[in-house]
Amino acid sequence: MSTGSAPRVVLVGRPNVGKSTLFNAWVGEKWSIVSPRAQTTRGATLAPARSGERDVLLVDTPGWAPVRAKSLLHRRMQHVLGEELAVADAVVLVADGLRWTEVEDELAARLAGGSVPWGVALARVDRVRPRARLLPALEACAARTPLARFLVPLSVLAGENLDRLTEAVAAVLPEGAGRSSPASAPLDDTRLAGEIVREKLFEALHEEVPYGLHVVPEARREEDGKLVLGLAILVGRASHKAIVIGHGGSMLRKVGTAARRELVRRWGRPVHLDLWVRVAPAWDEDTRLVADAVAERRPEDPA
Ligand SMILES: Nc1nc2c(ncn2[C@@H]2O[C@H](COP(=O)(O)OP(=O)(O)O)[C@@H](O)[C@H]2O)c(=O)[nH]1
Ligand SMILES: [Mg+2]
Repeated sequence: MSTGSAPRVVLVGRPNVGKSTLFNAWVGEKWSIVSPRAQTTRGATLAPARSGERDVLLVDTPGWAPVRAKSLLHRRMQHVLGEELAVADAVVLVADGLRWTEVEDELAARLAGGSVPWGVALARVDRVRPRARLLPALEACAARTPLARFLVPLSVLAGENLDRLTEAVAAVLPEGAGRSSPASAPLDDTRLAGEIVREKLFEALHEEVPYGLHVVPEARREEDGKLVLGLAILVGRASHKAIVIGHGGSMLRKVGTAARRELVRRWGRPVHLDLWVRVAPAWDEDTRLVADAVAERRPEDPA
């Protein structure tokens, strides 16, 4: 499928409302990592998908929050949204079914002021209980977004309404090709492995440690039919290095095993991960590393 000029459908929303989960389900493959923590997604991830009868390029973005950015990483993450909106052909504002906040109001106002068609996906509605609360929530949302072209209650985990959402998006897409897209970096197998390792670290670690992490792919080789990937885990502080390694290396082993299992299942071939932890104070102020962390990523199938 050629998606070079397919229209871009951009998912936006507050952190932790289910954007990446929706992205993966819609694309049909996990390209964007998911965690119960905010700020897991750092740069835009793109993948070809179907919207009704149309081929589209679906775009996952980092969660948006109007907070003062503390580091270069955060400032750049906040820019990603504007950059993606500037080249969007349609936008889905993903909001949580349980809670509409002033952040959704701000995003809706921004979309209403633009010229790109947009609508709302009220996500994770399986958590709305009792179910009778859903209708008032939808009505309240509709009242706050009069310019939205669609409003779809959605539960990806319960398998509810994903088709309805993709059809609703297809109905508002402009005819013809999409806008020209900015250059994107490939999400190759080593980088995907890095993202999966980061996901497992986000799951396993507590408090502020995961937010200060970055995973850098450093080596890739084939050895007796095995794919050997070397990844450096950067941490901001020496105390975090000890936590990531764990007692006798237990944490690093646990994370490495979980990541390796997922990659073996995905690629159907033996994988070995070499993980090491490096203290890199202020990596989140380093221009090159930050540019890499927020770069737009487009999947590339492993060889
Ligand atoms: N109950 C429920 N949880 C969901 C659903 N979609 C996502 N989640 C969970 O919500 C959390 C945040 O999801 P994620 O996709 O990473 O959100 P993002 O930060 O907006 O990209 C994760 O723990 C997901 O498993 C859903 O349809 N139902
Ligand atoms: Mg995400």
